[in-house]
Amino acid sequence: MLQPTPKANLSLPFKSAGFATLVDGLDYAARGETGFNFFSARGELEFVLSYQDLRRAALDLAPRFRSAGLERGDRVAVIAETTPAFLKVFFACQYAGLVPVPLPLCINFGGKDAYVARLQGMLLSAGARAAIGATELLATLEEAAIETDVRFVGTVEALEALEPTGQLVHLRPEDPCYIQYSSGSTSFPRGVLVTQAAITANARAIAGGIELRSGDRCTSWLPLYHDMGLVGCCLTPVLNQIPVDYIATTGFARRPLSWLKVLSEMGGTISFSPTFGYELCARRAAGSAVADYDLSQWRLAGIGGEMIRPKALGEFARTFAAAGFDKRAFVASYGLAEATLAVTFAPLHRGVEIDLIEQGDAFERLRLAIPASAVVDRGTHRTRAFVKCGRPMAGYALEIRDDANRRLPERTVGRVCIKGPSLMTGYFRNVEATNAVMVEDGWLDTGDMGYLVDGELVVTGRTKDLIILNGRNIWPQDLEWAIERIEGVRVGDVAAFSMTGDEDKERVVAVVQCRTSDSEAQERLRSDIHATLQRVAGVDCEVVLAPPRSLTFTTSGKLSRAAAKSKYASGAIRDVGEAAPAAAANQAWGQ
Ligand code: 1ZZ
Repeated sequence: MLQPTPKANLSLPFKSAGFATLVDGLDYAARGETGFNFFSARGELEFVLSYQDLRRAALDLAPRFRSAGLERGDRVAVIAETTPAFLKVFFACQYAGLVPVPLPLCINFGGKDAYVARLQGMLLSAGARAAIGATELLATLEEAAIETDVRFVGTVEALEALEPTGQLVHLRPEDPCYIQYSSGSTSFPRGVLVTQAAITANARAIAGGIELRSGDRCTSWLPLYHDMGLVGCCLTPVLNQIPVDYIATTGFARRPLSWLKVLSEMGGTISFSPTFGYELCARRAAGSAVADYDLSQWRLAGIGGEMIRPKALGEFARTFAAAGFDKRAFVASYGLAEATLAVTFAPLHRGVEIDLIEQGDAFERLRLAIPASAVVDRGTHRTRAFVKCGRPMAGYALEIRDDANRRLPERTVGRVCIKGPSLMTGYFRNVEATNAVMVEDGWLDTGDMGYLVDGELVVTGRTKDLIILNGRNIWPQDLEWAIERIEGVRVGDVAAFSMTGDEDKERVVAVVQCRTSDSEAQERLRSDIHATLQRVAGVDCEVVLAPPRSLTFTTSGKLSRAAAKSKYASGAIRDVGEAAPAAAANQAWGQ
């Protein structure tokens, strides 16, 4: 019978620091017995890949890339399914001196065309020379590879059948490790180039931040094409010899409770998810036998990747208390691909700590986060609950700055800027995008807004236009361009943005300037827009058909999504189907 890898190595001492490269880390981990275990959507063990077997397979594969025409430094795109095959390719690239580029799976995209366009954008941006995926994805990969530099499209098995004609390469800390494409739109993908030094530094800091130790066991359903899944639940475990139990993201989507089943049965101690993962489990648990799970070993239930919603987490904690879940296990964290992954962790064993502030003029206009407790007359004041995400990890610095780049005092909202040993040196072959985020002296503007309280980061929103739905990054441009292609809609007619509703949960709004007054034509357009966004991005959105000239452009001709959003929020932009009060209607028509 298939046996999962053990919780800890018998004789190999736990080692977190001192690895100059990922290969150094795998070489060390392979001297023990721990490794990766892959579970089905029903939570049954399907494959085991110990770090020893992973190293052996990667070393076997590495010299064969040469026969596929690949040379040192070439980019190898590979669809990042949660399978042993993906991991073998990723690590084989490290031994061969190639740069893997994890590609997303289709699940996040509405239709095939949108997926092909997405893949093609990444292949072009990375200048990939090979594209690897499972048999059933080859036709899609072939299509995406047309008019790119890709010379080899195939499966891992096809690679394994090639002659081992190449040499192994010993990488240095400054050499690339992989390219992360979780940020950026279809037409302008932005690949974060992660070096060997960056990955080893971030994994070391994470280990310190969460007090990783021998006996820890990670459980993950997070996709391996996203930094939280790849760095947090794959590369950091390898660099710390920690075993991981995987459920594929598709399996989690079908049966969210398999996450908790596997964690419970394997004695998982560490697992991370955006808030929505916890929310989904609490919802699905209704009616199921919660006490059948044993979550008492779960010492660190990490949250991050999107605005943290404390109510939903409270619901999870209440639901699973009967399974031994301790709400003090919740650890809020903040990070981004541009920093490789993690930047802050809230103190361990504290649980979710809220900063309740007054949401009036002070916050909205003066950008001051005044504690609600300081307000005497609570009756007339609206409050807002934000989650404290902790201090930067050892070796990292975080400052809140104003638009002139001056450091702001505590409790003042501004741009979140960071510095540390794992910041990217830049987006791959994209100087303009790189210059836009690198501030000076090695500081990076994260594009997030927030304030500090007792040195802890509180994230309040974003200056960047990114939309995050259930932890998934969506670029508004992708939605806008798709809508602009609908008949009757012109370029510049659309602004897409996210609005936050109950407890900071995001929803997508598309404001579309509409030129017809015929109500039937308006309804047709509305349903075309819904269908288009489903097809290209798999998202539901709120469509607002606005009169022409509702949208604002900057002096350089760029659409201002922030202006569209605030006009919509204030009621200055209303749907043509709604009877707008005269004043608002006038404003909306730009008069
Ligand atoms: P990405 C052992 N965001 O999402 C496992 N955190 O990167 C360790 N918004 O580049 C795992 N509140 O896709 C450690 N707390 O998006 C995991 O996401 C640490 O807008 C969390 O700019 C890492 C998340 C990585 C991630 C980055 C954007 C950010 C921000 C948003 C991330 C957030 C948060 C609010 C938070």
